[in-house]
Amino acid sequence: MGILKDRFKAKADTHAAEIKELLSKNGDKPIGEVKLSQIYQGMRGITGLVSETSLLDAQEGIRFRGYSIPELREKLPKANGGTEPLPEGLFHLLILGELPTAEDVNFVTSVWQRRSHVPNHVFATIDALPLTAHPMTMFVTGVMALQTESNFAKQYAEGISKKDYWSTVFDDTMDLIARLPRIAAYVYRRKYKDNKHIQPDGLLDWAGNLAHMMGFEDEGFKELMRLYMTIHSDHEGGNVSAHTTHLVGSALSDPYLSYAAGMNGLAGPLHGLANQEVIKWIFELQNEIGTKSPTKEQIAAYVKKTLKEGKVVPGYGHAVLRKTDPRFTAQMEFSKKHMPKDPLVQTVWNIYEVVPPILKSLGKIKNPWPNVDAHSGALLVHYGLVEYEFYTVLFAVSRALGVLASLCWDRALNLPLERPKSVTTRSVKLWLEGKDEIWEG
Ligand code: NMX
Ligand code: MLT
Repeated sequence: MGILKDRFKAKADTHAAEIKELLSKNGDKPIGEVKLSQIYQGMRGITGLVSETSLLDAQEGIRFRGYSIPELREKLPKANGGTEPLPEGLFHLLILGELPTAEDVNFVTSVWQRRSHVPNHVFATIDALPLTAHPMTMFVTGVMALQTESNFAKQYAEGISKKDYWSTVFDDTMDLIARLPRIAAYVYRRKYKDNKHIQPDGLLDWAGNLAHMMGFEDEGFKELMRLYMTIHSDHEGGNVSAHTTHLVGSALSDPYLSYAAGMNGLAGPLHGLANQEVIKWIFELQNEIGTKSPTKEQIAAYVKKTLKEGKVVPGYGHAVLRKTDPRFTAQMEFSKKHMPKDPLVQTVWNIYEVVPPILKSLGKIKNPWPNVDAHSGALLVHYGLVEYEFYTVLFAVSRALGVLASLCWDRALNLPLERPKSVTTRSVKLWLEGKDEIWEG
């Protein structure tokens, strides 16, 4: 692992010096103003975080270290015979800020293969949960059980210098990412496949091995997993899972604790759970209308019914994006190439035509366009992964790449404890009456 770790350290040292210089010259410059309404509205639009790995543009979508998804689908190394990027390459890009060579990617694959052992107590802990537990509950429980292996927690307990934190956080990051496919596959096989497990294949890449351990040998599904793990990995720092991981990590909770906390946020229906909600919603629509291929008129009526019942249309809208999510588009391209005649996929495309004008007509929704979750389920169902409650676990495995690469940067840059100021409405009223100074933190 030395090569990647040494390169990371060298990059981080240079970057830390640049930030020091930048702040010494510009630290007092205001970067915006905050309106009272924003603190009641989920801090929307307030810039308050640094996350080096990716940046989201409202119109264009995500760029990972400056590269768009179409650029990365072209430029990142592929598996032998494959056409989709290997997520190992994306991780290399996120952590170092440099596009990898095929050799760099092989190196990451081999490190993750070597470090993928999961101790038995993790499986025993998952087994202690009832089979009715949600897969995300089982997955996060497994990650929490794995926390016994944290190098950072051990070294912190023994006493280490602040300047060395980054090193064991980096080690934990590589260990944890390497082990996640095993935990995810274990949850899947325990819950849905009679507890019959499949051993890892030491020759496969990270995403290919996840597919294999889940029991999917179709090369198309492996390619889908490579694309899926690449595009779900990171979405700048303010989304719930990334922000939570960063926040909890800022208390020097180790990477296992921080990542588990972030994934509890991903398990919410307005965030990562939306992928299961989308397919559940489409299945309910099909059942209610009694056809696998509802017409656009039938879809429109069902969308209006959903809205009338006071529910959201899952997979549509976004806190930052104001156009179709390029992650949706990448999945649409994948399906056009591999399964253009699949009726469920065609329904997803029809929904894409029907929903935005209806949402726009309501006048209050800032973004009527689809997000990443609107498409992913239909692709998974195509290959036989029909157990939709499992979908958020796949999102979580992918999200590890981004949030843990960011956590390495947090510790390498020695970012402090995150602790914004909060106020009460009573104190706001006093401030409005000129009786108090609430903004002094
Ligand atoms: N269906 C119905 N209503 C919606 C939708 C939607 N898809 N999106 C937003 N709204 C409503 C929203 O609930 C709010 O209503 P109210 O004023 O009555 O409280 C109003 O429109 C304004 O919301 P916005 O400012 O447009 O959106 P916000 O930034 O608050 O929320 C989401 C963003 C993503 C939470 C929201 O669009 C949503 O609930 N979408 C459906 C769930 C979803 O797909 N989540 C996945 C996001 C991506 N991910 O993977 O994390
Ligand atoms: C994400 O991938 O994290 C979601 O699109 C949510 C977000 O960016 O807020």
